[in-house]
Amino acid sequence: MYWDERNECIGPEDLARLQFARLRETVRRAARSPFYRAKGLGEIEVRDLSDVRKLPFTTKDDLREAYPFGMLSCPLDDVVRLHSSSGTTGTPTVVYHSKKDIDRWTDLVARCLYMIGVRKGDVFQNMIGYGLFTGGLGLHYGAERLGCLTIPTGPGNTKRQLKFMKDFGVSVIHVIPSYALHLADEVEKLGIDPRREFPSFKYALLGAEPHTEETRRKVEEFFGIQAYNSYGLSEMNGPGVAFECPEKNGMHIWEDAFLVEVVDPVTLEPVAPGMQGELVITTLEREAMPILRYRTKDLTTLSDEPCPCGRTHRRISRIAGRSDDMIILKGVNIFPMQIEAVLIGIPGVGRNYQVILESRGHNDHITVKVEIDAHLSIDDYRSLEELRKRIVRELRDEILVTPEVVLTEPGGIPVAQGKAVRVVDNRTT
Ligand code: DLL
Repeated sequence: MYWDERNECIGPEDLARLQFARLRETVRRAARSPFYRAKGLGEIEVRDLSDVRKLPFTTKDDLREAYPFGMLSCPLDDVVRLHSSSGTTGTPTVVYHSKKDIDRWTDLVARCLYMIGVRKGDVFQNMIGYGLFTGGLGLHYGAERLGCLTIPTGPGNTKRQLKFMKDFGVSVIHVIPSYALHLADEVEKLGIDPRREFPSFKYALLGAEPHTEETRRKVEEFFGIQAYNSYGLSEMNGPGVAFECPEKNGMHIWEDAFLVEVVDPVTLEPVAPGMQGELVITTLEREAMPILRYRTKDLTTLSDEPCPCGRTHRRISRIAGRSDDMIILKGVNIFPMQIEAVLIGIPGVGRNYQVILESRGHNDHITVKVEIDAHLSIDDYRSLEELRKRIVRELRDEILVTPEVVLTEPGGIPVAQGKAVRVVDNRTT
């Protein structure tokens, strides 16, 4: 069901009851998998919700070790699909889904879309990768469930994306934020007025990648649309874990499907309410592959302030970074999002950037490559030099290390097909 008032606006006692029943069932199911059986799960009794803390954490490395079948909690012939996590090399991680798992995932995605106003009659262009990556198929089925005309363009081929948007009167796009900025670059290069060219365009769903509030605003202002933050991870299905409502003040995390904790990434103890920590999630409905206390590595805060939209599920804040994404440079901790937040506030800076780390002698060196805005003349040496110096100054004030800043023409930094590669670490130690 995609507008599920009974569950989306559930009271706290009813939610706790529901979560407890689902947690017990999840633990019972998980104990059937070789991986959790070996962790002694069969012996742990869950008597109330707080007993979640008796359960073992699960990490990406655990999933790798359990490859290919160690986490399976049902007969293999009940599995209808598997997805595999993006990015890293070496042994992949896989997640299995039963028919019911896929159906429930689809409901959750449809719930997110409905929440922001997407309806039957909307035309939905899905510019995110299909295949093993969950962003493509996950949103695809959710949009179809609502009855949208769903166009599976996948990423890349920007000219065709723009042509389809215009020719089919696309009203909603799903896109990785760095690609949304690239799309804007292309529109600008073609000298098109986006508001005239795409009059039906209303919403962009930005997900799969960390991005700042300013990036959202740039996308909204450029296209004259509303953009919403969408959070998810393959281990928890993919997209459809947490999503902004029209209030755009944090993402409702669907607590009827996921049990949420926020812990200190070092001590693994719960943080004080409202404090930043690592998001830890337990699946509550998964049949084929329940996962207990998954350490997402994503840093966020959890808010239980009532939301004017009426939904009672708590909200997570925009992801501040990943605990394993942090750059340690000359002893200083830096998150790539700090760099993005500085760059995006400086007029004359374009839409793409990359951070390169190297060892020079015994020292770490940081170079920030920055595309300049298409309106700047690349022949105007003095203005460019002033811009470069300003970027150095503002970055130094934020990250406390002086970076080398290299300006490049718009389009000078390659655009990834999937998630942007923001940091290239070539350091030798
Ligand atoms: O990125 C699933 C997804 C697809 C989500 C499409 C939203 C839209 P993975 O490839 O497993 O799955 O990567 C998950 O990406 O742990 C975060 O670090 C990061 N991430 C995902 N969404 C956001 C977001 C998909 N909105 C990892 N903001 C997660 C910040 C995000 N980071």
